[in-house]
Amino acid sequence: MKFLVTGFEPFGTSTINPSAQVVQALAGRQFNGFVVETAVLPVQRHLGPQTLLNHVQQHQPDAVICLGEAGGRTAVSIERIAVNLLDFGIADNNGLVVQDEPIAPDGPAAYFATLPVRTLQQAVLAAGIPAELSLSAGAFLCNQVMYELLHFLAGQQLAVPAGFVHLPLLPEQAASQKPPRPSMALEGMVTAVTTILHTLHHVPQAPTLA
Ligand code: PCA
Repeated sequence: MKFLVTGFEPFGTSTINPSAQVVQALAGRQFNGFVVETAVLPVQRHLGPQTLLNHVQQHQPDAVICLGEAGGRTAVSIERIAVNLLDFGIADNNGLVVQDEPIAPDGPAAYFATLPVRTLQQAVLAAGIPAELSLSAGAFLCNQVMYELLHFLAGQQLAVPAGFVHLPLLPEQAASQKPPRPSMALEGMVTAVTTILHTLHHVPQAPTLA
């Protein structure tokens, strides 16, 4: 089994992004029974999703997990839904601000993650790491790559489980903010993502919603 795991480069005023650090930590590791391809995506409206889809086409993974930073979150957040909306609160790394535009003008309003999100949350909790299910990945690049990934896989009729996981800030990012925001150590995030991969290796498909 082959996974593709992606993170994002730093954006906004930050010089680090926990998702890139998790991806770097996974990149050097050997796993029993599966391989992990990794990539760090640009925080740019066009280049971000394009880079992700290039990696999907190049590696042809059996499942895709995209990671990103979500300042203020208190737990590893497994996203349930990507919405067809671009509404940037800050500029992307190319200086672009997009408001009230669809990602795909002819696409559906939203996609559900095709991961067994509840099973993954429970597995991360059982590993001793705070984890939650989230109903919104926002309307910036993280939501956009999740939407474009699910839109691409649906269009190609590829039954490749895919979704998005938001990570809290690292302690060194949170400590410099006033007031300090919630954070999680890198080791905990790596444990969470590794647990997600091991769980998906055994239970890759999302249950059908009733
Ligand atoms: N977080 C941003 C974009 C890149 C990242 O790591 C987001 O939540 O959209």
